Amino acid sequence: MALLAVATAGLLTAATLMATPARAEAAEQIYNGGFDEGTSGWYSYGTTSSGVTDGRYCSVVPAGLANPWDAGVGQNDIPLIAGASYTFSFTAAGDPASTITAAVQLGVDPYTGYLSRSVALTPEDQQLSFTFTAPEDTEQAQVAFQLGGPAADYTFCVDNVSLLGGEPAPPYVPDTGPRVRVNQVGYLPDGPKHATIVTEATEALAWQLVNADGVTVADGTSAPRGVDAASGQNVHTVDFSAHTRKGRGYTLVADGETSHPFDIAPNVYAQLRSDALQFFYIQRSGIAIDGDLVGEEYARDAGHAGVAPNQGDTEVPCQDGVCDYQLDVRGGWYDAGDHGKYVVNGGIATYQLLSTFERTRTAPTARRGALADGTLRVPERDNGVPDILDEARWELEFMMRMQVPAGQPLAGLAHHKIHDASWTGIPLDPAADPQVRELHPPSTAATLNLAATAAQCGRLYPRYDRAFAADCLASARTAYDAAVANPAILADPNDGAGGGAYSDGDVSDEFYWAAVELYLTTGEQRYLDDLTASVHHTDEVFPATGFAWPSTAALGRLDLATVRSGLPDAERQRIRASVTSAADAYLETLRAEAYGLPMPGSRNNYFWGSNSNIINNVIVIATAYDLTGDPAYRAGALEGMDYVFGRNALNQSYVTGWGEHSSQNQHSRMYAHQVDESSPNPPTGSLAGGANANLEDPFAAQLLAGCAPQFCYVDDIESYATNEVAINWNSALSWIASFLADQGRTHRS
Ligand code: 9MR
Repeated sequence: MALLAVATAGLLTAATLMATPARAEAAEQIYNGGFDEGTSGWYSYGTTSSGVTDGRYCSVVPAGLANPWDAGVGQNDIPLIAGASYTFSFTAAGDPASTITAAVQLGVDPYTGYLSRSVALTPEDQQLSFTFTAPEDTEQAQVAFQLGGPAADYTFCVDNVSLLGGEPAPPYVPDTGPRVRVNQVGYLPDGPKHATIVTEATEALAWQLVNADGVTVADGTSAPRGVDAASGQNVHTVDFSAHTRKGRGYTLVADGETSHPFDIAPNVYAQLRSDALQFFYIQRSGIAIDGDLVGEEYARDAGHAGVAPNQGDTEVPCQDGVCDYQLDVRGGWYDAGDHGKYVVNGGIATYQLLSTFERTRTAPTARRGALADGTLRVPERDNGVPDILDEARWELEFMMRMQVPAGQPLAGLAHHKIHDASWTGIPLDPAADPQVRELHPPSTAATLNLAATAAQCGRLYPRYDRAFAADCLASARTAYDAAVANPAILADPNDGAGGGAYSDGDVSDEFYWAAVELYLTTGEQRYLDDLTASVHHTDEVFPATGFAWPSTAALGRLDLATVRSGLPDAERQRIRASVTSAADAYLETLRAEAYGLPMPGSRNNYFWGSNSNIINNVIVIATAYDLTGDPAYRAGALEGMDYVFGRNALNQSYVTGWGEHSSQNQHSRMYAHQVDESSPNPPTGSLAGGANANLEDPFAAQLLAGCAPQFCYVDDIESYATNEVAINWNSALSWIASFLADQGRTHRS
């Protein structure tokens, strides 16, 4: 289909050029109108099932819906130009014969109609074509096949969807602001202070550090660094670490450019610790979000609490043929911009929250009370339990509910995930989600995520709630035994309708991590034997591109290095040395990168969620500091975060509300302000996924094709592959934020 379209367009171009050289070629505004890329770019809602079959997009539509728009298929964010003529064409069938509405309209309130046609479909394909003139300029038109109304269930199929007209989009050039790139949040007085200049100059440039009164307080010359592989830019670096005086609103001036303003102060990160953690409460499922705690704009009804129109999450059936029981799997956090809940990703996120807390007990520079009760805005504050533990418990209880009950086949394993049967549109309040929710098959990976985190729970909660800690440990043991008995039940990589797959073909690292956590909690020989026998106990577990949800051996290794245990001294030293030598390698990368981050600048290294991988490498450097007190690691951990706060090719802070120019349109059904004014932006402290050279969403694919790795990001709600929020990303941010906040208080001046 795509090939044919291209060939036809080519012929037209030739003809047009010869006849009327002055006229621009009509542009195709629909992405994937031939469904060669599956359902990519298309939304559907209200249908019983939707998907691509034999190259056509087909939906089963339930009978008797009240309005045409109660079920639909379409595509959003189509630009239209006022006064330009468009031809909307497609091939469609309805079986049994049914009447639908084919529309082009504004995709957001007030849904202004540009074209609306009632179309009587038959079981035979019909080719249809309509022309209209766009009455206004918009970036947010949609084509919509409104399918509700017919009295009987029917199957709707469509292909060759085209909207031809307007002008081809001009090439996208991001606004990257001043060419002097700094950490827009700021620098600690006693910390490293580096910046990057984008310039054509090849010789050293003069720079000045200017205070808020316009006075130059330091100056020097830059170091030319040549062309940076991660950005494709010619760059220099500046080191102004020698300036240690506190102040607000500094700027760095070089090459005729003035950087965004930044502070030098011990407390630049003080508030980030709670901002990053606050994200989790606002993501909670199964509880009303209290506006008095987090602001009215985030107040909402409890999502998926067993109240219509929700079909979950209190009595959730399995997918067809998977099980014949129902589970109450209420609670937990929504994973990201979707309403799915995935045990695998819940695992690493919960681990990082618990580790953030545990670090306050093990790290010399940690302020013990920083995460005490009353430090977060959660409903459980002032209950005598540290709020971060209340927050992690919300997910732990959910993960334990995902465990297959005793007496059922595969008892003790955890179901991999629960989510909607089909993808829903944006925005959508969780409480208004009408989709069927389904349990997906148990997996060994999910079970080991449960075992590891429930084991952490078993050692961190006893002093606050002995019974809960005991429940956790029992659940962890049962899960671990079930995983040992079923070591290779892998989640299906193609199970991606209505939710992410989170599949993982190698669970040996999850086995290691779970054995480590169970050993650290119980001290039992059995778990020590298992972890010692694992290849991961002696292998390199810190990849150059960072640990993440599918690669969890590092989580076990970090805890073995930091948490007190009965490991023999020599063994503990070996483990700790593996952390510091990984940190050394990350520092080497950081020094080689002109933007000062611990991620080698190759195209392959900037992938989905890259910001969390980068932060996870910073966490390893920070842990090396916790273990050794060597200031080079402290400096590396501080500099390593400059990238996230704006010292990068796009001059973009990736944390909402932090820095002069920060991400604010992350992909989310709950924080959808970009497409619905009544919906909020993501809360302050939300980390965006970050640069992703694989461009796996249609919006980014179209807009950013050919981008250099650090340019493969756009702060647009449509770009889920570069700009989503996710619990495993904010958990990495939370860990490092707590570390950074602690570093501020060690400053004496
Ligand atoms: O973070 C996940 C990333 O590593 C994968 O490459 C990607 C595609 O499978 O999925 C990401 O996770 C998404 C999940 O599948 C569904 N919820 C949103 C998650 C963040 O984008």
